[in-house]
Amino acid sequence: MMIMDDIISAVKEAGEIMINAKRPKIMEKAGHANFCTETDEKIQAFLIDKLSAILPEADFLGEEDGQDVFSSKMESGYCFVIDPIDGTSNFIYEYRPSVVSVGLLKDGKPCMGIVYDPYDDLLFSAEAGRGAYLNGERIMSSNAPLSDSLTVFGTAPYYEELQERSFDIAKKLLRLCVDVRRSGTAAWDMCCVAMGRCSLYFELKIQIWDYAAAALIATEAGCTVTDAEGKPLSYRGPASCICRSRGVKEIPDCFK
Ligand code: LIP
Repeated sequence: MMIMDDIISAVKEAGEIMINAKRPKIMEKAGHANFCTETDEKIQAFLIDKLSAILPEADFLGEEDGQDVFSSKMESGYCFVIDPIDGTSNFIYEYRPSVVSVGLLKDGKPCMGIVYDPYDDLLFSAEAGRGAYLNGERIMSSNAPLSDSLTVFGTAPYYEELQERSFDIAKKLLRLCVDVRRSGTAAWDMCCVAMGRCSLYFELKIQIWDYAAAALIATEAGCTVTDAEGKPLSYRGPASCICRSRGVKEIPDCFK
């Protein structure tokens, strides 16, 4: 897409806002340890302003605009899906990583995705059918088997009903792989699978803004990204997610 470079520059500028933020005001959202900061809001407003200048006909769905479902008007044409800071709790505690995530849907289907880690200046990007890139270099997921890989998972502190099963699956996975990690940001986790650092990521519930960009990047890196039942992600709202590298040929039994 001609506009890819313009979108990348806007996302990099958004990353600068994140790393230059000083003790931002913290607001609480519904549920245990569910936070938003004034920097999340500032970055989202900045991106909507920049991206609407780049693609005036596009609609927007952002984490901080208080709606988590896709509305019918987003079914046709372009829609940007923004997570201004994925890994907000990490950002608050100055724990790494935290990333900016921007996905673009065309007629409800993912056509472009960008995930940016401003701390290490790592920019992941993908266009549908055109491969995945890290700082402009083509990336592909690992061919290693699960037994020879790290895995990563997420479970939000505010989805208490999912924690028992999430940690139970993680415990079973621990016996099937080298070790299990938990970073606190779904978008980063899927990019780690896309670039071959891990071979499987799972989370039993994430929002469309957590996966809209990273799921496309992972898919373009040869990963299989589905919900926990093995069905395609809806790109319509919250979903469970399993992202498997090329070397993990099927969903492990511990999910059944
Ligand atoms: C985060 C997700 C992560 C999940 C966290 C949180 P946020 O999103 O990316 O996978 O485990 O609880 O939901 O709120 O930092 O954008």
